[in-house]
Amino acid sequence: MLPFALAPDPDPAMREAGRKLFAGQTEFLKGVVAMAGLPPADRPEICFAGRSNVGKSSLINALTGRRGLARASNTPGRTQEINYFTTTGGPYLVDLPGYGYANAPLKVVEKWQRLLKAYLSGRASLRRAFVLVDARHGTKAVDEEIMTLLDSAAVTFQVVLTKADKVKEKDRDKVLAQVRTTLAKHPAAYPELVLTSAEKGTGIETLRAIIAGME
Ligand SMILES: Nc1nc2c(ncn2[C@@H]2O[C@H](COP(=O)(O)OP(=O)(O)OP(=O)(O)O)[C@@H](O)[C@H]2O)c(=O)[nH]1
Ligand SMILES: [Mg+2]
Repeated sequence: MLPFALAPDPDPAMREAGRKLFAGQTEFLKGVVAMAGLPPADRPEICFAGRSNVGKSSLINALTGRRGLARASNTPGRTQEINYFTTTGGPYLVDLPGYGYANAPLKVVEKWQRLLKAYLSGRASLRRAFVLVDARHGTKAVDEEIMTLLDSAAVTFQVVLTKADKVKEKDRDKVLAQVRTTLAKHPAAYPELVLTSAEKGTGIETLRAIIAGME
């Protein structure tokens, strides 16, 4: 199989497991601004990382089927805290502030980035980081920086391409090739990609099944 192939459609049992997990109650737990504020690491968690505006909050809303659960907006830098969401019987879902956003006061940006890096490299219960990449743009230098950090911390990360509805098929294939070339350099990269659209629902069932299937 091609390395970093697109995740196959889940089989019916896994699809059902994913549906069930996300049909359960999901709630906002808390917003965290310092490592000391993290909830007890009493269950596994997965996080959504990526450049500012890539669609992290929108993806959480699509997964949970709750439009306003994570605050999404067209203004980059919308998510400024580490936001924790609970699932019923499943992992915490963690919405992270975006990186690579230069348009906020420097001091503020530095504070988020420090927290983000501390979180990504120091959270023992973090099972997998989903690194979101815009399907129109592919990976950028800031993504590679985060991927290198995840390599060092031995945190498995899986790339999720976002906004698939905005890209033409031939452009998409070019981006996929570029992303695969980047991932080949990162030992912590999970060998499978997921193509999603929070807008159209593409890949959402697949991602639900992947999350439900993780231990
Ligand atoms: N067309 C399309 N637009 C999307 C999709 N996902 C997100 N968007 C839009 O992209 C913008 C940013 O989405 P957010 O979910 O707020 O992005 P974010 O990564 O959480 O951004 P920060 O919190 O600022 O880092 C919003 O205007 C969304 O409506 C998608 O799948 N398709
Ligand atoms: Mg956000």
